[in-house]
Amino acid sequence: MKQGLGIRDWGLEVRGSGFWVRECGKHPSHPSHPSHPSHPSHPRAFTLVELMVVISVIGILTAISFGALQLARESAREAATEATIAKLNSIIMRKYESYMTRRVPINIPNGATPRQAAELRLAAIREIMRMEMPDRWTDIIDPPNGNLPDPDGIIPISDSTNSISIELLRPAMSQLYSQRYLSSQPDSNGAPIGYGPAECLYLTINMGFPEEMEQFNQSEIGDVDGDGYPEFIDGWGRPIMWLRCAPGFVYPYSDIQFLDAINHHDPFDVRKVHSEAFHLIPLIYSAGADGKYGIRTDVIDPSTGDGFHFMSEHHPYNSTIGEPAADAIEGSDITSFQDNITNHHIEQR
Ligand SMILES: [Ca+2]
Ligand SMILES: [Ca+2]
Ligand SMILES: [Ca+2]
Repeated sequence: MKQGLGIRDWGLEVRGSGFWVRECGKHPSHPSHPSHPSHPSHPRAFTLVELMVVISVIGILTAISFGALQLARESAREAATEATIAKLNSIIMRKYESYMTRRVPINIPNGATPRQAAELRLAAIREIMRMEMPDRWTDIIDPPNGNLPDPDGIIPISDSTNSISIELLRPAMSQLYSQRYLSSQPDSNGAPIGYGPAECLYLTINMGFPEEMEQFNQSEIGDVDGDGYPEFIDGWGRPIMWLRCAPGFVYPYSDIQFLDAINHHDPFDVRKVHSEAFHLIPLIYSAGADGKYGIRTDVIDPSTGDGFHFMSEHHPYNSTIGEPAADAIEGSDITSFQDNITNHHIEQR
């Protein structure tokens, strides 16, 4: 159509009682749609203010949708992390609880009192758990007394007064872990220890529960430090860490672990021979959105200089062990664990 509605291009025709507008040169063959005569008008330009308003509105809408996109991405990462941790929790807790009825392969000497027998059994079950559910490489390569490699795989176990000492055979699974570790040592050549707890968690599930690996897809497994020892990874692509026991991570940090040996006594200590022992629940955790774990995993006992696994009588209770604290490597503050996603409060999130 030509631009403009010059009067010379258009004819006006009157038929009966209606008006029709027709273009010149065309016959009004089907004048069936009456219309009102239109008035010529000039196209109106946007004023500067209107333009500014439109630009602002577009800017706001863009910001809102970008923010919404970021939020959606973060919540998708959180959801993915929670789902992975829930699966890991289910496998680990089943394994953990199986020790309640686990046969302990030790021979209690004839002269032992019932209390000593209970102490030996408790010490043995804790050692078996440490070796079968390692959360650091030293759980695999070092025996409790620091004399490894132990060719015989004999682990000494004592009662609380060290008056009786017996031997515990190194579990077969621990020997398999050891072979895997020694075949190509992670973090060797003086490299800083990277993600040992995460790698031990992967090793424990991959070797101990190969049938459970099917429920994890490739996006949940990585090798962030590239040492050939994979880790389960969270929605941000960072290793999911764990502590078989984290006695410092109690209420209010945890919703399910309480520093209360009376009302929440260690279920493995059936005869209550260890009065301080409260119920410890494995801690599986992601660093969360800030990428900082903020939980100590390589704590040295300041009084002896020994590492976690060398604590007195190898029992897992010590007021400083596993305490949520500033992460020395990342230099983060004490709040950095607060956004972590863990199996200790996954239900409440
Ligand atoms: Ca590593
Ligand atoms: Ca690795
Ligand atoms: Ca964090």
